[in-house]
Amino acid sequence: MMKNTNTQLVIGDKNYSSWSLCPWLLLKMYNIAFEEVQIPLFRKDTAERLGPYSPSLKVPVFIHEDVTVWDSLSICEYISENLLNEAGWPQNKKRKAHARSVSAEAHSEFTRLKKEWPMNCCISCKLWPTENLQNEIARIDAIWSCCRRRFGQNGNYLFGRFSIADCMFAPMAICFESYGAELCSEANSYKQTLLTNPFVERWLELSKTESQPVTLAYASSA
Ligand SMILES: N[C@@H](CCC(=O)N[C@@H](CS)C(=O)NCC(=O)O)C(=O)O
Repeated sequence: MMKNTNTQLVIGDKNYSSWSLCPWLLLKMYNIAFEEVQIPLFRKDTAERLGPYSPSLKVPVFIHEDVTVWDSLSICEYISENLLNEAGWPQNKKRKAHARSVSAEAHSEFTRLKKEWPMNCCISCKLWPTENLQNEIARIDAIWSCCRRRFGQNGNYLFGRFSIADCMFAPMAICFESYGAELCSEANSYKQTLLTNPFVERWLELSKTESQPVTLAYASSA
């Protein structure tokens, strides 16, 4: 694939940056050429290096021609609207509304999960969830199994074929695998679909080649 310098995705460490994975996966799944700019997080110079790219000093950021978009879900929306002729969402109005709702929920909720079980692609350790975290896991389990049952007939993803909703839940599948979440069988097989997606596999593989920041403790906020 040709390098495309008019289209850049700025991401953090693949190991920790759960939000970076969402638009990265969408671009890869739709074979959109882009230049990947990686800025390691939790370093002394992280903010300084993010400054020229990111108004929020966070990743991901997407730069397309003269447009800068930040925040994972709005980047996915932008890509779908401008580069995919809306193919990032299911076409059917009812499915699309549902896909947007669960994606927004993945983006704005689940604060215990992000805090207690932060994404770290390189670890595998069984942790018992607190009661609050268990409630969030149960909600994600319900979203996954309900979408699969209602909308998943034409493929293995939440709405059958791959959509932005799958991008937003991919980091959670990695966390569930790392910390050993217990899921119902439908949710578990959807988790496996995400984990065996070739680009998620590639992300996990690449995360293992990255150097680690000095203080891992900061990683819990990514
Ligand atoms: N709501 C934002 C969250 C972005 C975010 O928190 N990014 C983390 C990495 S995953 C970050 O840039 N952290 C760097 C920092 O806070 O210094 C999104 O969805 O993109």
